Amino acid sequence: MTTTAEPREASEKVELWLRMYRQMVAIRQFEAQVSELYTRALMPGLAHLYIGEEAVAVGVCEALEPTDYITSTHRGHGHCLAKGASPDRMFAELLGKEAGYCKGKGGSMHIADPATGNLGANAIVCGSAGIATGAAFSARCLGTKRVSVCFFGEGALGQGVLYEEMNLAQLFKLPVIYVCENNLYTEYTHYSETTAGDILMRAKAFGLEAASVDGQDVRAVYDMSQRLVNRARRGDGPAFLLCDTYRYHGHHVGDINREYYRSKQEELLWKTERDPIANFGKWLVEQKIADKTALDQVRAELESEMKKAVEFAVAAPYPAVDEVDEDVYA
Ligand SMILES: Cc1ncc(C[n+]2csc(CCOP(=O)(O)OP(=O)(O)O)c2C)c(N)n1
Repeated sequence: MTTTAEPREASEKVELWLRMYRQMVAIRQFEAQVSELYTRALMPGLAHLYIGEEAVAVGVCEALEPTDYITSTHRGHGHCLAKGASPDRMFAELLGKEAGYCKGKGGSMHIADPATGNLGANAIVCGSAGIATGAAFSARCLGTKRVSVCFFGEGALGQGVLYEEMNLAQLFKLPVIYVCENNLYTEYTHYSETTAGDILMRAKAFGLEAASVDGQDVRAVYDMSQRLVNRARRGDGPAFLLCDTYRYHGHHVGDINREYYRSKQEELLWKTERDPIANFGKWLVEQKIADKTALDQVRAELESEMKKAVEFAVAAPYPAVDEVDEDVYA
Protein backbone atom coordinates (compact mmCIF):
# COMPACT_ATOMS: atom_id res chain seq x y z
CA MET A 1 0.00 0.00 0.00
CA THR A 2 1.31 3.43 -0.85
CA THR A 3 1.17 5.99 1.93
CA THR A 4 1.73 9.71 1.62
CA ALA A 5 4.72 9.37 3.95
CA GLU A 6 6.70 7.36 1.40
CA PRO A 7 7.29 10.01 -1.27
CA ARG A 8 8.17 12.54 1.43
CA GLU A 9 10.61 10.08 2.97
CA ALA A 10 12.13 9.41 -0.44
CA SER A 11 12.59 13.08 -1.22
CA GLU A 12 14.08 13.70 2.22
CA LYS A 13 16.59 10.93 1.55
CA VAL A 14 17.51 12.50 -1.79
CA GLU A 15 17.98 15.88 -0.10
CA LEU A 16 20.17 14.23 2.52
CA TRP A 17 22.34 12.46 -0.07
CA LEU A 18 22.83 15.61 -2.15
CA ARG A 19 23.62 17.61 1.00
CA MET A 20 26.19 15.00 2.06
CA TYR A 21 27.77 15.03 -1.40
CA ARG A 22 27.99 18.83 -1.33
CA GLN A 23 29.44 18.87 2.16
CA MET A 24 32.16 16.35 1.25
CA VAL A 25 33.09 18.43 -1.80
CA ALA A 26 33.12 21.57 0.37
CA ILE A 27 35.63 19.97 2.74
CA ARG A 28 37.84 18.80 -0.13
CA GLN A 29 37.79 22.23 -1.77
CA PHE A 30 38.49 23.92 1.56
CA GLU A 31 41.52 21.69 2.11
CA ALA A 32 42.75 22.28 -1.45
CA GLN A 33 42.87 25.98 -0.62
CA VAL A 34 44.69 25.29 2.65
CA SER A 35 47.34 23.39 0.71
CA GLU A 36 47.61 26.33 -1.70
CA LEU A 37 47.96 28.83 1.16
CA TYR A 38 50.79 26.75 2.62
CA THR A 39 52.56 26.42 -0.73
CA ARG A 40 52.29 30.19 -1.31
CA ALA A 41 53.72 30.78 2.19
CA LEU A 42 50.63 32.77 3.18
CA MET A 43 49.75 30.59 6.17
CA PRO A 44 51.81 30.59 9.35
CA GLY A 45 52.55 27.11 10.68
CA LEU A 46 51.32 23.79 9.38
CA ALA A 47 48.00 22.08 8.77
CA HIS A 48 46.91 18.44 8.64
CA LEU A 49 44.71 17.88 5.62
CA TYR A 50 41.52 15.81 5.86
CA ILE A 51 41.35 15.01 2.12
CA GLY A 52 40.32 11.36 1.66
CA GLU A 53 38.49 11.15 4.99
CA GLU A 54 35.52 13.41 4.20
CA ALA A 55 32.86 10.68 4.44
CA VAL A 56 33.55 10.18 8.14
CA ALA A 57 32.99 13.76 9.30
CA VAL A 58 30.00 14.23 7.00
CA GLY A 59 28.31 10.90 7.72
CA VAL A 60 28.67 11.33 11.48
CA CYS A 61 27.72 15.02 11.68
CA GLU A 62 24.66 14.51 9.46
CA ALA A 63 23.36 12.13 12.13
CA LEU A 64 23.61 14.88 14.76
CA GLU A 65 21.33 17.74 15.70
CA PRO A 66 22.74 21.28 15.48
CA THR A 67 22.73 21.44 19.29
CA ASP A 68 24.75 18.23 19.70
CA TYR A 69 28.43 18.47 20.55
CA ILE A 70 31.59 17.41 18.80
CA THR A 71 35.24 17.55 19.76
CA SER A 72 37.93 17.35 17.13
CA THR A 73 41.62 16.76 16.49
CA HIS A 74 44.72 18.27 14.88
CA ARG A 75 43.16 17.04 11.57
CA GLY A 76 39.97 18.88 12.34
CA HIS A 77 38.92 21.15 9.45
CA GLY A 78 36.50 18.55 8.09
CA HIS A 79 34.80 18.08 11.45
CA CYS A 80 34.37 21.84 11.94
CA LEU A 81 32.89 22.34 8.46
CA ALA A 82 30.60 19.31 8.71
CA LYS A 83 29.22 20.66 12.00
CA GLY A 84 28.44 24.00 10.37
CA ALA A 85 31.45 26.31 10.72
CA SER A 86 31.80 29.01 8.08
CA PRO A 87 34.81 28.73 5.73
CA ASP A 88 35.66 32.45 5.79
CA ARG A 89 36.08 32.53 9.56
CA MET A 90 38.03 29.27 9.42
CA PHE A 91 40.45 30.63 6.82
CA ALA A 92 40.73 33.81 8.89
CA GLU A 93 41.72 31.67 11.88
CA LEU A 94 44.32 29.80 9.83
CA LEU A 95 45.85 33.11 8.76
CA GLY A 96 45.90 34.57 12.28
CA LYS A 97 43.23 37.19 11.57
CA GLU A 98 40.88 38.83 14.07
CA ALA A 99 37.78 37.52 12.22
CA GLY A 100 38.87 33.94 12.95
CA TYR A 101 37.04 31.66 15.35
CA CYS A 102 39.67 32.25 18.05
CA LYS A 103 40.51 35.79 16.91
CA GLY A 104 43.44 34.32 15.02
CA LYS A 105 45.17 33.10 18.17
CA GLY A 106 44.32 29.39 17.88
CA GLY A 107 45.17 28.52 14.30
CA SER A 108 44.42 25.34 12.38
CA MET A 109 44.52 22.96 15.35
CA HIS A 110 42.37 24.90 17.83
CA ILE A 111 39.22 25.93 16.00
CA ALA A 112 36.24 25.97 18.34
CA ASP A 113 32.74 27.15 17.47
CA PRO A 114 30.33 26.75 20.39
CA ALA A 115 27.46 28.15 18.26
CA THR A 116 27.53 24.97 16.16
CA GLY A 117 28.28 22.66 19.10
CA ASN A 118 31.96 22.37 18.21
CA LEU A 119 33.78 22.34 21.54
CA GLY A 120 37.13 22.53 19.85
CA ALA A 121 39.84 20.89 17.88
CA ASN A 122 42.77 19.74 19.98
CA ALA A 123 46.45 19.38 19.10
CA ILE A 124 47.02 16.85 21.87
CA VAL A 125 46.41 13.33 20.64
CA CYS A 126 43.24 12.16 22.47
CA GLY A 127 43.18 15.52 24.27
CA SER A 128 39.47 15.96 23.74
CA ALA A 129 38.23 12.63 25.14
CA GLY A 130 37.68 14.20 28.55
CA ILE A 131 35.96 17.24 27.03
CA ALA A 132 33.55 15.16 24.93
CA THR A 133 32.75 12.86 27.84
CA GLY A 134 32.32 15.83 30.17
CA ALA A 135 29.93 17.45 27.67
CA ALA A 136 27.90 14.23 27.61
CA PHE A 137 27.90 14.21 31.41
CA SER A 138 26.58 17.79 31.48
CA ALA A 139 23.90 16.92 28.90
CA ARG A 140 22.86 14.01 31.08
CA CYS A 141 22.73 16.13 34.29
CA LEU A 142 20.85 18.96 32.59
CA GLY A 143 18.48 16.59 30.79
CA THR A 144 19.08 18.30 27.43
CA LYS A 145 19.13 15.07 25.37
CA ARG A 146 22.22 16.32 23.58
CA VAL A 147 24.69 13.78 22.26
CA SER A 148 28.44 14.28 22.20
CA VAL A 149 30.83 12.92 19.56
CA CYS A 150 34.55 12.56 20.16
CA PHE A 151 36.57 12.29 16.92
CA PHE A 152 40.10 10.90 17.15
CA GLY A 153 42.67 9.10 15.04
CA GLU A 154 43.81 5.56 15.76
CA GLY A 155 46.95 7.07 17.35
CA ALA A 156 44.70 7.97 20.30
CA LEU A 157 44.25 4.27 21.02
CA GLY A 158 47.67 4.47 22.70
CA GLN A 159 46.51 7.10 25.18
CA GLY A 160 45.31 5.88 28.57
CA VAL A 161 42.82 8.71 29.01
CA LEU A 162 40.61 7.16 26.31
CA TYR A 163 40.08 4.08 28.46
CA GLU A 164 39.42 6.12 31.61
CA GLU A 165 36.74 8.05 29.71
CA MET A 166 35.12 4.99 28.15
CA ASN A 167 34.97 3.40 31.58
CA LEU A 168 33.22 6.44 33.08
CA ALA A 169 30.94 6.84 30.09
CA GLN A 170 29.71 3.28 30.41
CA LEU A 171 29.33 3.45 34.19
CA PHE A 172 27.19 6.60 33.87
CA LYS A 173 25.53 5.52 30.57
CA LEU A 174 26.56 8.81 28.99
CA PRO A 175 25.36 9.91 25.53
CA VAL A 176 28.79 9.95 23.89
CA ILE A 177 30.08 8.32 20.71
CA TYR A 178 33.82 7.73 20.35
CA VAL A 179 34.61 7.89 16.63
CA CYS A 180 37.98 6.40 15.74
CA GLU A 181 39.21 7.45 12.29
CA ASN A 182 41.67 4.73 11.38
CA ASN A 183 43.58 6.22 8.44
CA LEU A 184 46.27 3.55 8.92
CA TYR A 185 49.15 5.86 9.91
CA THR A 186 50.02 7.57 13.16
CA GLU A 187 52.38 10.17 11.74
CA TYR A 188 54.84 7.91 9.86
CA THR A 189 54.10 4.55 11.48
CA HIS A 190 51.58 1.97 10.34
CA TYR A 191 49.08 1.38 13.12
CA SER A 192 49.76 -2.38 13.09
CA GLU A 193 53.20 -1.63 14.54
CA THR A 194 51.72 0.15 17.56
CA THR A 195 48.29 -1.36 18.16
CA ALA A 196 47.88 -4.82 19.61
CA GLY A 197 44.77 -6.96 19.42
CA ASP A 198 41.30 -6.16 18.19
CA ILE A 199 40.37 -2.47 18.39
CA LEU A 200 36.64 -3.05 18.83
CA MET A 201 37.28 -5.50 21.65
CA ARG A 202 38.86 -2.70 23.63
CA ALA A 203 35.57 -0.79 23.65
CA LYS A 204 33.49 -3.92 24.10
CA ALA A 205 35.54 -4.78 27.19
CA PHE A 206 34.00 -1.72 28.88
CA GLY A 207 30.53 -2.74 27.70
CA LEU A 208 30.23 -0.08 25.01
CA GLU A 209 28.22 -0.77 21.88
CA ALA A 210 30.97 -1.09 19.27
CA ALA A 211 30.76 -1.19 15.49
CA SER A 212 33.01 -0.74 12.50
CA VAL A 213 32.12 0.77 9.17
CA ASP A 214 33.67 1.53 5.78
CA GLY A 215 34.76 5.12 6.37
CA GLN A 216 34.87 5.76 2.60
CA ASP A 217 31.13 5.12 2.26
CA VAL A 218 29.21 8.14 3.50
CA ARG A 219 25.85 6.37 3.48
CA ALA A 220 27.22 3.54 5.61
CA VAL A 221 28.81 5.99 8.04
CA TYR A 222 25.57 7.97 8.26
CA ASP A 223 23.36 4.91 8.81
CA MET A 224 25.56 3.47 11.54
CA SER A 225 26.02 6.86 13.21
CA GLN A 226 22.30 7.43 13.24
CA ARG A 227 21.75 4.11 14.97
CA LEU A 228 24.38 4.83 17.61
CA VAL A 229 23.32 8.45 18.12
CA ASN A 230 19.66 7.45 18.51
CA ARG A 231 20.44 4.85 21.15
CA ALA A 232 22.68 7.29 23.02
CA ARG A 233 19.93 9.92 22.93
CA ARG A 234 17.42 7.38 24.25
CA GLY A 235 19.67 6.83 27.26
CA ASP A 236 21.07 3.46 26.17
CA GLY A 237 24.66 4.58 26.70
CA PRO A 238 27.90 5.27 24.88
CA ALA A 239 29.24 3.71 21.72
CA PHE A 240 32.45 3.29 19.79
CA LEU A 241 32.52 3.62 16.01
CA LEU A 242 35.59 2.48 14.09
CA CYS A 243 35.86 4.02 10.61
CA ASP A 244 38.39 2.63 8.14
CA THR A 245 39.71 5.48 6.06
CA TYR A 246 42.83 7.01 4.49
CA ARG A 247 44.50 10.40 4.29
CA TYR A 248 45.63 11.20 0.76
CA HIS A 249 48.25 13.73 1.74
CA GLY A 250 51.07 13.64 4.24
CA HIS A 251 50.71 13.70 7.98
CA HIS A 252 50.90 17.49 7.59
CA VAL A 253 51.28 19.73 4.54
CA GLY A 254 55.07 19.60 4.73
CA ASP A 255 55.22 15.77 4.62
CA ILE A 256 55.74 15.39 0.88
CA ASN A 257 58.23 12.53 0.54
CA ARG A 258 56.24 9.65 1.96
CA GLU A 259 57.73 6.63 0.21
CA TYR A 260 59.82 5.61 3.21
CA TYR A 261 56.65 4.76 5.13
CA ARG A 262 54.02 4.00 2.47
CA SER A 263 54.07 3.22 -1.23
CA LYS A 264 52.81 5.31 -4.13
CA GLN A 265 50.81 2.26 -5.30
CA GLU A 266 48.95 2.18 -1.98
CA GLU A 267 48.07 5.88 -2.25
CA LEU A 268 46.96 5.43 -5.84
CA LEU A 269 44.75 2.50 -4.96
CA TRP A 270 42.86 4.46 -2.30
CA LYS A 271 42.55 7.53 -4.52
CA THR A 272 41.30 5.68 -7.58
CA GLU A 273 39.24 2.84 -6.13
CA ARG A 274 38.17 3.99 -2.69
CA ASP A 275 37.57 7.71 -3.11
CA PRO A 276 34.49 8.64 -1.05
CA ILE A 277 33.41 11.52 -3.28
CA ALA A 278 33.97 9.86 -6.66
CA ASN A 279 32.27 6.65 -5.55
CA PHE A 280 29.29 8.41 -4.00
CA GLY A 281 28.99 10.64 -7.09
CA LYS A 282 29.01 7.54 -9.31
CA TRP A 283 26.27 6.02 -7.18
CA LEU A 284 24.16 9.20 -7.36
CA VAL A 285 24.45 9.15 -11.16
CA GLU A 286 23.61 5.43 -11.38
CA GLN A 287 20.54 5.99 -9.22
CA LYS A 288 19.57 8.91 -11.50
CA ILE A 289 19.54 11.24 -8.51
CA ALA A 290 22.00 13.60 -10.17
CA ASP A 291 23.80 13.79 -13.49
CA LYS A 292 27.49 14.34 -14.02
CA THR A 293 26.99 17.95 -15.12
CA ALA A 294 25.17 18.77 -11.88
CA LEU A 295 27.95 17.18 -9.82
CA ASP A 296 30.62 19.08 -11.78
CA GLN A 297 28.63 22.23 -11.09
CA VAL A 298 28.69 21.51 -7.34
CA ARG A 299 32.48 21.20 -7.48
CA ALA A 300 32.85 24.44 -9.47
CA GLU A 301 30.53 26.35 -7.10
CA LEU A 302 32.38 25.19 -4.02
CA GLU A 303 35.78 25.87 -5.52
CA SER A 304 34.72 29.44 -6.21
CA GLU A 305 33.09 29.77 -2.75
CA MET A 306 36.30 28.65 -1.06
CA LYS A 307 38.43 30.99 -3.16
CA LYS A 308 36.20 33.89 -2.08
CA ALA A 309 36.50 32.81 1.55
CA VAL A 310 40.30 32.83 1.17
CA GLU A 311 40.18 36.33 -0.35
CA PHE A 312 38.13 37.49 2.64
CA ALA A 313 40.68 36.03 5.05
CA VAL A 314 43.71 37.38 3.22
CA ALA A 315 42.22 40.90 3.23
CA ALA A 316 41.01 40.71 6.85
CA PRO A 317 42.94 42.64 9.55
CA TYR A 318 45.15 41.07 12.20
CA PRO A 319 44.15 41.53 15.85
CA ALA A 320 45.42 44.75 17.41
CA VAL A 321 48.93 44.51 18.84
CA ASP A 322 47.79 45.57 22.32
CA GLU A 323 45.42 42.54 22.41
CA VAL A 324 48.27 40.06 22.06
CA ASP A 325 47.84 38.62 25.56
CA GLU A 326 44.04 38.66 25.56
CA ASP A 327 42.01 35.42 25.12
CA VAL A 328 45.07 33.22 25.66
CA TYR A 329 45.51 31.00 28.67
CA ALA A 330 49.08 29.76 28.48
C1 LIG B 1 49.93 13.44 23.45
C2 LIG B 1 50.62 13.67 22.15
N1 LIG B 1 51.62 12.89 21.74
C3 LIG B 1 52.22 13.10 20.55
C4 LIG B 1 51.83 14.12 19.75
C5 LIG B 1 52.48 14.33 18.39
N2 LIG B 1 51.55 13.95 17.33
C6 LIG B 1 50.82 14.85 16.66
S1 LIG B 1 49.78 14.15 15.56
C7 LIG B 1 50.34 12.61 15.94
C8 LIG B 1 49.80 11.39 15.23
C9 LIG B 1 48.36 11.24 15.43
O1 LIG B 1 47.93 10.12 14.72
P1 LIG B 1 46.42 9.74 14.74
O2 LIG B 1 45.88 9.91 16.11
O3 LIG B 1 46.30 8.39 14.14
O4 LIG B 1 45.71 10.83 13.83
P2 LIG B 1 45.99 11.15 12.29
O5 LIG B 1 47.13 12.13 12.26
O6 LIG B 1 46.33 9.87 11.63
O7 LIG B 1 44.73 11.75 11.82
C10 LIG B 1 51.29 12.65 16.94
C11 LIG B 1 51.97 11.46 17.52
C12 LIG B 1 50.77 14.94 20.20
N3 LIG B 1 50.30 15.95 19.46
N4 LIG B 1 50.16 14.69 21.38
